[in-house]
Amino acid sequence: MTKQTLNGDWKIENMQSGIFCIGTVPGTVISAFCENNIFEDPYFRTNEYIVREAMKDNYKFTRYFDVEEACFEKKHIELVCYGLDTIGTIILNGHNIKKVNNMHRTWRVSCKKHLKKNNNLIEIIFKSPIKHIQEYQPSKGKEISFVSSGVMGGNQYIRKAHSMFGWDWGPQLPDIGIWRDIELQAYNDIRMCDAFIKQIHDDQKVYVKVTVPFLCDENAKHYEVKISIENHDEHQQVVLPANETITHTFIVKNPKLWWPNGYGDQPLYKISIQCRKSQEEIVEEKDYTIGLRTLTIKQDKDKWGNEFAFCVNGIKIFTKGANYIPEDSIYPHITTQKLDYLTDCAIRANYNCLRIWGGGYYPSDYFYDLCDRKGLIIWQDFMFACNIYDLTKEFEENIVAEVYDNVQRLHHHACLGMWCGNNEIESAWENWGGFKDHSKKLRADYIKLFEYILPKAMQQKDDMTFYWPSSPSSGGSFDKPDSSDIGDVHYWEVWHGLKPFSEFQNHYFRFCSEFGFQSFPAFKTVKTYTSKEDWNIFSKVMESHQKNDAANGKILYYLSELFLYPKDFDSMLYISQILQGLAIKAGVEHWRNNRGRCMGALYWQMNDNWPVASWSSIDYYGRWKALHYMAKKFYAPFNATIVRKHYNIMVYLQNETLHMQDATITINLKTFDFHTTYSKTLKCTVDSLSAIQIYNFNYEDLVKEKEEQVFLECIATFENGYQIKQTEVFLPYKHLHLQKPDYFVNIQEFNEEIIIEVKTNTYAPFLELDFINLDAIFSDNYFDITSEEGAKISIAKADIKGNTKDIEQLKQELTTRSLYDSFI
Ligand code: BMA
Repeated sequence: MTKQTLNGDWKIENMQSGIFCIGTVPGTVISAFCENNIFEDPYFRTNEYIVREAMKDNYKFTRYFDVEEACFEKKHIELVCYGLDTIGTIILNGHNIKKVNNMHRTWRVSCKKHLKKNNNLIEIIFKSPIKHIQEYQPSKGKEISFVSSGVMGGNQYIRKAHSMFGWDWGPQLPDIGIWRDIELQAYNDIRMCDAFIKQIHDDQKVYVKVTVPFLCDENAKHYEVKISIENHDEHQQVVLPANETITHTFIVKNPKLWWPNGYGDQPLYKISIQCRKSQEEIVEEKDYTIGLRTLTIKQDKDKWGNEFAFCVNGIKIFTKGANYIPEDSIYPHITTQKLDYLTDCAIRANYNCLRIWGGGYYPSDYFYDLCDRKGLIIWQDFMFACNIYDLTKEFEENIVAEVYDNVQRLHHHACLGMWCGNNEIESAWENWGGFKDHSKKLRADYIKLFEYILPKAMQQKDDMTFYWPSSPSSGGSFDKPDSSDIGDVHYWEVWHGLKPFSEFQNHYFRFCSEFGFQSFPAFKTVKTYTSKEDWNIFSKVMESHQKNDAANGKILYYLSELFLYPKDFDSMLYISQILQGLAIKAGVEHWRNNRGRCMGALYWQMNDNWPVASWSSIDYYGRWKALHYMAKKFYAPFNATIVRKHYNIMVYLQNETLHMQDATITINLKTFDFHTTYSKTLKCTVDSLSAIQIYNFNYEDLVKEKEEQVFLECIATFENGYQIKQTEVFLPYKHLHLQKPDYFVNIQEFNEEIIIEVKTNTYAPFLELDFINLDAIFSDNYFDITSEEGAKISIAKADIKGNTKDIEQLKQELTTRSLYDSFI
């Protein structure tokens, strides 16, 4: 197989206005036109709407190329496009060679007969996606009126990431272009197709079955295929004669098992397949990386209903993590560096899972390689979300091909935990007003699509991975999809339903795969998309960078429940992040306390696809919001949590590792000047994979009539040295008599680290450390100062982003604030 890339410079032209530029492929209209200053930054102020207007036009991508000799001389030449977005016609030297209509598919077109050696012209004409959805005529009796919040109606009539048409956190920027690699592939007698890799675990051995299909003619008999499996201490190989399908099963006798983050290592095995004419003449090679593990969902019956738990190598784990959305609305800007950074941030916050949400895209191979290496289980939705689909024959063929492509591509990954049919559509049909008014035909289409066509297509390519029809679901057939006792749940009464954070305590879901709370991004981020006159949360620009209806008001409503009115815009942003952190912490800690009944919490959402107010814990620029720092603690393998019911205080310990641990817990009641008025120390052992209540005490006599002046501090020190501190107050923060803190800060440099010591003279909740211009990831942030000793925080120098890591500059740039400073 000889490959010739067609990536590189292409001419990209607006077919209505004639405006054009030379852009880099993989690339899109928006990425290229922004780079060439034809479009202004669509993320700045309200530029989104100007760029959206331009997507009503058709665009042409063209380039000339010569075919390299090594390619041209081959019997077969194929044009392979790994991502075309979306409705397009490929024209090669004046011949229409393919019509394409799905950005999630790989297109492979045989094209030798239209190619010449030199000066070939390839043109791809893309129709405006906006025009396309507007022109769609639904089948008779299948008219659809439902449109999800923030998105352009009709987005389901095109196989393109739904959220490119907007979402309740994302802009309406339906881009166009060649968004993944494009190349020529040439071969003579034989071409290797994608392999299937299956593993069977039996009695300490793992059977790894490799099946490789080939496209071949009668000359294939002159070729052989070498298949090998290897890691540090394993190396096996076979050589077999080439054929249309060849299969070999390796037996790995002492398998090193792959574990998700927090339970063990992530050893990987490389499977290499070589097609060759002789030992020296290799014609084609493919490598796959796998991890040996069993991974599925267990749904055993129990006293509450049916459990819903990821089970890895026979161990049921508590799933911790968040929902992932595309990292940029302009897809070529989703770089490998960004994927690496984001998955690192997931690990640093002790996630073991990410859910790839169904309104976006199927990420690149690189992304799944990272998740294999880092131990992040992937809950993989198929790309269907919050929509009603008109199931036609053409649509069916298109999505089956899409399922084949993506399941084939991803099935072997160690990280792949499940395939899920869609986001929220079963629940919507059953329980949301907007769906129920539609025809029975469309309702029947739902069942055909997600409970027959999709799982059948998926299982043809992957019969090992668990399939779940929808998220949330109780297993399908519109049978109580939102039940708390079976399957997963999306819980939105806190936030969309305006219920208080305490409401989480009343729900014992089996697995909460979505729940969320919004915040504003940091002021540094807000400054990138606003001018000074926009610095008010109800300004046009701030509202335009808030895609959930009237939600800035919702943040304010929740803020009024807990905090005093912030003194300025910047304080408003800060407090919104504290609020968000506290909301999600309340949910996660409650569900972890009830481990066994609940076996997973994935909050909505990890990241953003532009700078915006949203449910994310990391903003568009990669800045950690307060929630992400809090997640690092509430998802830690060991944790101690406080549950307060009026004056009653309960303390729980959580251990999400495979080993039991001893812990010492000290619970102090303190005044704001750090005087301890009551103290209790306990020692206990917490079993592996469990949560226990270790303390239950009524503080009424101790705090009555002093509630505004006291707080509770709980410090748990585990046998392995890990320490966690929790605090609790007996009134909403707005009613506490907090004192103005004086900050004593000392920064020092120690080899590759910066150490910051912070002390205050009074109880200082939610202390934030930041730099004026630089960005950094701190070992902890938004923490409470609860003693004269203060806190010692470190920063690895590698985690400082910016021009300098000079200690003097860091000293000048460091800022501190805590709750008190937000309202006075
Ligand atoms: C969930 C998600 C998204 C949405 C979020 C917030 O249901 O699946 O569709 O962005 O709610 O409303």
